[in-house]
Amino acid sequence: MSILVVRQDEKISDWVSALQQCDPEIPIIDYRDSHQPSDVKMMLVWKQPQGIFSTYPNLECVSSMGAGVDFIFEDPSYRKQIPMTRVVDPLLVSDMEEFVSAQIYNYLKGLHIYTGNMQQALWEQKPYLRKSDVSIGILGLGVLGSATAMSLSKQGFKVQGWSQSQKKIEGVRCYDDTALDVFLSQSDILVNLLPLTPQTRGILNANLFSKLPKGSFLIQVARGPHLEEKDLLEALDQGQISGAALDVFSQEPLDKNHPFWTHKKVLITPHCASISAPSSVAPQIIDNYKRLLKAQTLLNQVDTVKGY
Ligand code: NDP
Ligand code: OXD
Repeated sequence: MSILVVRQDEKISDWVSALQQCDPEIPIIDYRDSHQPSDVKMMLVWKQPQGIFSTYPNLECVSSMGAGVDFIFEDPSYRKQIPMTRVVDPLLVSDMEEFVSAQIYNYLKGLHIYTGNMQQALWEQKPYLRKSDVSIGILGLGVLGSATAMSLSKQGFKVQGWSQSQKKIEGVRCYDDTALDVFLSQSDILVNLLPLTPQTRGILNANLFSKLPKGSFLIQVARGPHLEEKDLLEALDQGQISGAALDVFSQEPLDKNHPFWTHKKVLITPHCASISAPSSVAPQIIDNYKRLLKAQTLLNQVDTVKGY
């Protein structure tokens, strides 16, 4: 019985090595190498080739290499009765907290404007925004959203969050899904940290933007299909949204001709807000494999009915 590692880029070898180092006794297989499909008990995947799951008759667990699992649900060969796990990892959390904080300070102090001004050798001071000038709203108060909210609150920001169920987080005003409009009306900086599900797809649209205070700033670090791209371009042109930091896109890599690349109010990063580090994540994968063998409860199991 073995763990099959599946991803279609050069990072696959780091994952195979990290798992092998964690427990040299367990057979870890790169999916491109020859192997017997019936031996595979667990698959560790990131953006796998579509249809791959149907090849493995004895699969008992599918693990995502990241926090998100949308790309597994979207594969028609994934069967919902196969337990699914995802990554919950302190590095993934602290990287996200730091990335979102960096984007917020960049926006408050206008660094993105000065970066643009350099191209014209333009020396022009702009007024700063300060922490007390803004209220930050976080969509999604799960592992990453709640930690990011708490971190920002500790830094002295006014922070509020929105989630399906009511949460209680020190220093953060929490709203449940019945109070989206009130939450939005107070979010000068909106951070998206929702999972991608049928309910959240397209949530960042014209209707939502119209409920934000005029001139709000968007930080989109969850999944590309949350965003209606045309609606954002319109909201930016109308000034309803004053700027956007976008880390994730419906098509990745973003097409070279996409209007976001040249838009003055958009800052693009290549899906790097927080990236799973193989050496940090490998122990929980190995732990889950051993739990599978002993028929024990898995760590970080995804609710396949809720879809996240
Ligand atoms: P969690 O599953 O821990 O949290 C999800 C949160 O969203 C929960 O608070 C949940 O509410 C809420 N939620 C889900 N559906 C709805 C809904 N329909 N309405 C309102 N609230 C909803 O996820 P994580 O925090 O671990 O990760 C969030 C996402 O971040 C990932 O799915 C991934 O897409 C993205 N990500 C992006 C990275 C990047 O580099 N850009 C890196 C890592 C993750 P409740 O608590 O009530 O269930
Ligand atoms: C994740 C990601 O889901 O990197 O972990 O996007």
